[in-house]
Amino acid sequence: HIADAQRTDLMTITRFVLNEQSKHPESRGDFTILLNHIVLGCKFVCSSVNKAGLAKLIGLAGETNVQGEEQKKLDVLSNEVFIKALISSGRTSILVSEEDEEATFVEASLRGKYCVVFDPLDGSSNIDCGVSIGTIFGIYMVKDVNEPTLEDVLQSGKNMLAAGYCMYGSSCTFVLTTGKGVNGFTLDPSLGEFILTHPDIKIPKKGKIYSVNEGNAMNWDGPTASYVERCKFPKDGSSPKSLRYIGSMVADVHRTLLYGGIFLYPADKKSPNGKLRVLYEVFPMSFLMEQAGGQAFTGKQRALDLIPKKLHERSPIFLGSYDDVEEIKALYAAEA
Ligand code: AHM
Ligand code: MG
Repeated sequence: HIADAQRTDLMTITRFVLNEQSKHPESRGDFTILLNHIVLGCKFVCSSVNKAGLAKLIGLAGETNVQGEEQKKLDVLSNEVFIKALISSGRTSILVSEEDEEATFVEASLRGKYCVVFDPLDGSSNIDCGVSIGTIFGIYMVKDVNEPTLEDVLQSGKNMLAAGYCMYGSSCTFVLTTGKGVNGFTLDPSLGEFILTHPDIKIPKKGKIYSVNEGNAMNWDGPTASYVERCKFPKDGSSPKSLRYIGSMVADVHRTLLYGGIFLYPADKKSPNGKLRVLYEVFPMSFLMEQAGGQAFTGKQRALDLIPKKLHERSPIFLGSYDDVEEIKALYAAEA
């Protein structure tokens, strides 16, 4: 029984990933080391987020304010922590962060075979009011460690080796896929370890929730507008869906993954490509959704088939339960 096992036979995220890797005899533990550095970054951000309300009083790092130093914004601080943790892992070549215009190329002596794309602290509008926010990441393999180029990160989402997010919510939850399903881990603050609490997550085939910023409705295109109308006034006699929208992608996607339903950030007249970024928002979440049995669609194609031309490119996104995404796909197909 999982609950008993959890209490005495702790499946930490490191143990879990080591188990997975041990099935590949050629594996030398590089991925585990990289992941440990990502996890370290998440623990740091979690602890900073938890202290954020007090930070004005005591300073974010406990004493920074006492030195009279300018207090760093949480998102800037998180970015620095991840960049440093990823470089010092010795396992990365290229880093792409939402916070940095340009990609970071790791110096030769510290270089490794992975590229990491990430949003260190997503959900910026929710930071100051203590609502759930998160970190999102995706991992690619570099083609030639001796010569990393931007091409290595401007790859189709299908080529991602692993992706995940960490949600800083009522508890700190780390959700990961390495292409063999989706697993969720919860931080036990007394141990400082992420423990497997949600093994093999599968999204319900159809859900009862839709999640979208309806304030943009006047600028939506036809298929999005009629889809949302159907959520409220179903044509097949089923009950209307509930609306839930936090405005933090990690929290909205996490709920969608566990409860089912659909999350959408569509195109609109003002933002023809939507808002969310392909590399470190759309791709990782789409990879997770597919691995959990759901779908991710851009309005034109399977999201993971996109090949971004620019680091911070955006795309509309519809993701969630298989049947719910099927419905929006049909509406776009009918229009085309
Ligand atoms: P951010 O990167 O500035 O934090 O913006 C991304 C966030 C997502 O977490 C969320 O899904 C979306 O923006 C919400 O946008 P909006 O406020 O337009 O509804
Ligand atoms: Mg973001």
